[in-house]
Amino acid sequence: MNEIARYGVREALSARTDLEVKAEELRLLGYTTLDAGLSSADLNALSDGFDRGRKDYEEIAAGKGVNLAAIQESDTIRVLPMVSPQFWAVVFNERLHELLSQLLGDYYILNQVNGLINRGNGSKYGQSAYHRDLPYQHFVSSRPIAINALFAVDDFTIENGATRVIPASQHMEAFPSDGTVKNLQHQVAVPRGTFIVLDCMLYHSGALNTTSADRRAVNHVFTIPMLRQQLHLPSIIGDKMELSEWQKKILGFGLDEFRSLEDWFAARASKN
Ligand SMILES: O=C(O)CCC(=O)C(=O)O
Repeated sequence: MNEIARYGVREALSARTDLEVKAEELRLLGYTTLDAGLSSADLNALSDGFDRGRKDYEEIAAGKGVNLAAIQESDTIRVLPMVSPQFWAVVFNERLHELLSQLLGDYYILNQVNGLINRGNGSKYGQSAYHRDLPYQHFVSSRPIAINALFAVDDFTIENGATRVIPASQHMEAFPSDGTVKNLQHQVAVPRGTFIVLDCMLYHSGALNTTSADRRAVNHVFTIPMLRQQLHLPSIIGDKMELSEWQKKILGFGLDEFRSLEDWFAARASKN
């Protein structure tokens, strides 16, 4: 039974569960939020792990003679779980994957998982300009092909630069005019431990952090398997981790292009 009064409606959607409602919200507005269901102790451990991972990552980069600031990479910890393994549990969060499979179907892969640091005191932040996570793309698709699950390590507030979105902008090819952006833009304030789940074609950005503390987050971009990963995760992970078949599929194992006709024919033959 529908409870919401309506008239002249012959076709209507129905969502039975909270997650189905969230999926519907995302398809319409381009974003929703999802509590990862973690305890305060879990979140404190992730917070400490983030800082340790950041320090290790900076040391690894320095050891390779890389100046992260000089290459505009000091806001980002690429493949954060490699230096802070407890973040793998966030990558494979069960509730998140229930939502992702409603949005992307039963085969999608992790394109990138990066720690993000929006520094305090009004510092410059690499994600502070509006963008799509599939940059330079201006097509519109009838359903999401890529989703960013942005995990809040700290509370996201208006003051510390909570993510800004232009609702429903994934449905329009061009970037909206300034007046429209000013009228529609909305900052998504959430408590730590929440995923802000975005259609990657939604225009969004970080915002100015005017507090004195860094605002930390982890982005997780999941895409249909046709899209290339930012870093080839199977090469980076190698055989260093024990993974289930499902986890390997999400991380993009077994997806490399065929290198010869012989390999293609052998793969086809193995399906019969
Ligand atoms: O840090 C934020 O609030 C936004 C992050 C972002 O734009 C991204 O992950 O693409």
